[in-house]
Amino acid sequence: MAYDPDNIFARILRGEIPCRKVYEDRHVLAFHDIRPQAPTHVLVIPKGPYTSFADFSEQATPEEILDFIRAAGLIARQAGVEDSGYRLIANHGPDSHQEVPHFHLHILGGRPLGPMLV
Ligand code: DGP
Repeated sequence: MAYDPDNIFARILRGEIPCRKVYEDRHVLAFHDIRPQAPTHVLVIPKGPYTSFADFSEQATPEEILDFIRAAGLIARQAGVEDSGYRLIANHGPDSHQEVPHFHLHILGGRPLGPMLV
């Protein structure tokens, strides 16, 4: 799917919409979800224009992918959920209810999350 440069996360990256930033490096931005579903609910996004996980995995450079994965682990640890546990989720497409068409990871934790929902 073609990347929509006016999606909400693209606008956050351009500074047009504010966010509660928790982490930033040359390839990655992370911020609190506006509708948190757990005490810790952080969104981790690559700065590049990738709609889906497949686009990201195919089109991003090895450095972008490495920075993204390392950032997600670091952010979870810094959020204090490393010991209690957390869940990583990436939605893609209508069946997953993906709302924002810019690839992102949800980091969810800070309470017992129950069994994985489908
Ligand atoms: P998904 O369904 O996987 O595409 O999740 C998108 C998430 O993005 C959803 O949990 C709500 C969050 N969200 C939507 N708009 C905004 C926004 O303007 N700011 C922030 N911080 N989060 C947003």
